[in-house]
Amino acid sequence: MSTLTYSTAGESHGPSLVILINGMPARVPIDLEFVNGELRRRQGGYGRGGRQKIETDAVTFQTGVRLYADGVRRSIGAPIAMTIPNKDNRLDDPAKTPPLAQPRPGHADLAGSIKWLTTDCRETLERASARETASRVAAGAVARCLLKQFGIEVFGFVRAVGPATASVDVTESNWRELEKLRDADDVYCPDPVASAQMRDFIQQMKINKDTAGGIVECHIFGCPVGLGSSMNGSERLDGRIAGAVMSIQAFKGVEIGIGFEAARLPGSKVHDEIFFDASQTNRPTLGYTRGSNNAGGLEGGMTNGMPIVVRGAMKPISTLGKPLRSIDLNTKQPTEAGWERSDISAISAAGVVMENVVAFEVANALLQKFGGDSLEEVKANYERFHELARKLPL
Ligand code: EPS
Repeated sequence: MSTLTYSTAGESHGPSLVILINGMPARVPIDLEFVNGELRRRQGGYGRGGRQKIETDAVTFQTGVRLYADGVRRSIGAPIAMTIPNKDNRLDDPAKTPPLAQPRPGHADLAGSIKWLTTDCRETLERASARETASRVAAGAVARCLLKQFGIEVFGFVRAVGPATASVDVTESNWRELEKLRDADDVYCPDPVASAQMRDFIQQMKINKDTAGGIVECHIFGCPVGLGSSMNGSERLDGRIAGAVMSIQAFKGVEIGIGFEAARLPGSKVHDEIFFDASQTNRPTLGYTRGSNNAGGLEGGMTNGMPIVVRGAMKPISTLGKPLRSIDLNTKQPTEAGWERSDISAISAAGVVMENVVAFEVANALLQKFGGDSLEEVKANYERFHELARKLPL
């Protein structure tokens, strides 16, 4: 079974971030501009801190991708290694990275310092920092280059910040319009009225020397039926997606479809009725249309052909301008939490990160079902499966 995996390395203020992807088939067109565009989107958003003015994130493919004579970069079937340089590279200078012994409530500082038996929170925070999400976006964006070959597209946005919630219904027919609105908006919210309220809230948090979190949402269109599996818990795609989303720095909640709301409703109001429309057998559902999509495209841990819908909840950034109470790890006396340059809100960036980590899980599931050593082989497997599924009953 083909498996697509990635791992990351690199400290927030070290020389560079490093990403290693294994399992990408040969000859997948890899769009460098798209990957770097995603990195640029991750750096943006209203309420970001000073770091993003320093960095211009862009990947260098070190291995596994070749530029061909037709001007297209393609994977060559080998491990793909990428680097993203840190301009704010100062870990080699102790004067610029003084020890930090006042753990910030909410950050990895306290648990990490005890875990690694140190009183310098910097040793944990360098890797725990959300700077690492640049690596995850790069990995996800490369995975999306594969997904695009199968007509699978991802759209994410900021759903809620503070008291404001975007009132938009995302559908297969309107998401490209919403994407334009999102891209024109510095909070990355496609509802201008809600976006203005979100901006006001973030601005107020800045004035209060406080921080903001929020809710981000993403939709994945074009997934074929049957990605993931109900045979084992570890193969369930909803579990993998939820795990990937929860692993994003500062995320505290994840929902698929109507999520927690389903728990409060009767079954008759939750489950998506099944119909068949012979004119739609070329669509991802293979003609098995649904009355609604409360399941968010996943039933029994498998895609059902409807769009995957995922929401993630990000807590407010834990570095506060007006610090909360903490202790000094060396003296154990009460003190204020430490302060490092940080963001007031990184919710817009979090949406970009969520889109890309979810995409990576979908790409892995796609290869696990249709895997092969080359794009052509994967496409042939994909087509053959669809031919058989359309013939049912066999
Ligand atoms: C981030 C870079 C970091 C932080 C932020 C995310 O840069 P620096 O520490 O140099 O300012 O701004 O990380 C956190 C909010 C955090 O709590 O770790 C980035 O590139 O996204």
